[in-house]
Amino acid sequence: MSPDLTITDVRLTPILVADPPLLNTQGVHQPYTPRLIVEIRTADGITGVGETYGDTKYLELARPFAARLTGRRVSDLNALFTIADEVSVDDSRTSSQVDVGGLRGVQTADKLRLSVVSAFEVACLDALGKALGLPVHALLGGKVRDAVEYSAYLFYRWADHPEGVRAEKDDWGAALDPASVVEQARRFKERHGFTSFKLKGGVFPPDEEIAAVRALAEAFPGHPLRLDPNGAWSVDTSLRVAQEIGGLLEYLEDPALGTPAMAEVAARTDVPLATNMCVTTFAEIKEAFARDAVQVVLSDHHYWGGLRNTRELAAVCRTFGVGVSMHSNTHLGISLAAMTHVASTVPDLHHACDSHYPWQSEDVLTERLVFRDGKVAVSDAPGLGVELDRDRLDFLHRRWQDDDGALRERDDAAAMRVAEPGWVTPSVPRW
Ligand code: GKR
Ligand code: MG
Repeated sequence: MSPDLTITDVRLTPILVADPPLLNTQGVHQPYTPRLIVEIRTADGITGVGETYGDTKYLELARPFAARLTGRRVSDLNALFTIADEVSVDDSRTSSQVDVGGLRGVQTADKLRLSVVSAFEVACLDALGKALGLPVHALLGGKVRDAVEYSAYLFYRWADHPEGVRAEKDDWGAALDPASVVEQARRFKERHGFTSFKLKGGVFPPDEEIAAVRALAEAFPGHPLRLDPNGAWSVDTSLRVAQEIGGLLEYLEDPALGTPAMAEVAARTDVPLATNMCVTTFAEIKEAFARDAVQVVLSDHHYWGGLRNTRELAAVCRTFGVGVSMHSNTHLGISLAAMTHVASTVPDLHHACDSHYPWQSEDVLTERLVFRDGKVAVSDAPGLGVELDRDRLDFLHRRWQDDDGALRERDDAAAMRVAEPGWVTPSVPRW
């Protein structure tokens, strides 16, 4: 008998997960970050899970979205985009301008909607895979590799969140200069076997970050290195950095903000440029590719609208001879599993993907995903191959319920103001 794929129940659980004091150009991560966990149940009692950003603006869209799902089938994946169009969006919450408050490029209503779609799409694929006895990668056409490589995501950071701030502790220690960045990289390598390293920049004046990259290159000869200041530099600064350390870099990620500035940089250097900030929607591709502004697009299945859209993006990139890899923001194991499934199906994946996962001490899964030799093995179990730990989910949800609202929106500048009361998100270019 064929399975009944009808969706009978959808559950949304906003949570707060511990996050270390990682520094970026806007400020510092808050001690807890909001995520949203989506669960879908079919008439046969099969469940599927998805994960996405959990700030209120996502929740406000996810609720009416969930209400429209019941009665549809988990295989109706294209319908998710129709539902997204139906869900009313208060555009005043978003900006069509470059949002310097965001590290993921322009924030539009469309992008918010797609970030919500992605969690439902992943949950549907998980349930569909379980119903059919197939892994998610098989539903995407099948894996072309058995393991997906990730890079160590190095951050300047404090040892602890500011005194008096409720937070979970970790044992990583501070990293505020080249020697401690190298030490952090060593631990990433020891713990997870990573062989490629990305440093989040835009935190210190460029010369200090240049020194950190040089120290990494000396400590790990031959290992691919990247530096990502999130658009904090002017075109001239970007070109100076490219000239000084370009030879050590696999690529420079978003040195300058926006396609015109990236195009100017790209025109005057041979160092490949990657982005998760100026190409974040299909609409942004034409200008960026026509101007040869980027050589690698870092997809994020959340804001690109899911795993199937990620494959479509990869196909467009392949058509234009542009590389593709993956961006990451603070995320848990459901997202890592989804990233791994889709990445396993993309033919021309020549760069290790990014993942924040090693920084997350908490998860909602019964078993954490593991990096071996810097890679995550592609699961062949039905669906995503992960299992929700309901007690952990409840615990993290209670933390969200108990919060007075201050942590329900990710705000790196607000977190920085706790340590530096006068802090405002620097205008870009900062240097
Ligand atoms: O987690 O601080 C961070 C990152 O800066 C993140 O917000 C970015 O979206 O990792 C991202 C990037 O590659 O730009
Ligand atoms: Mg980036």
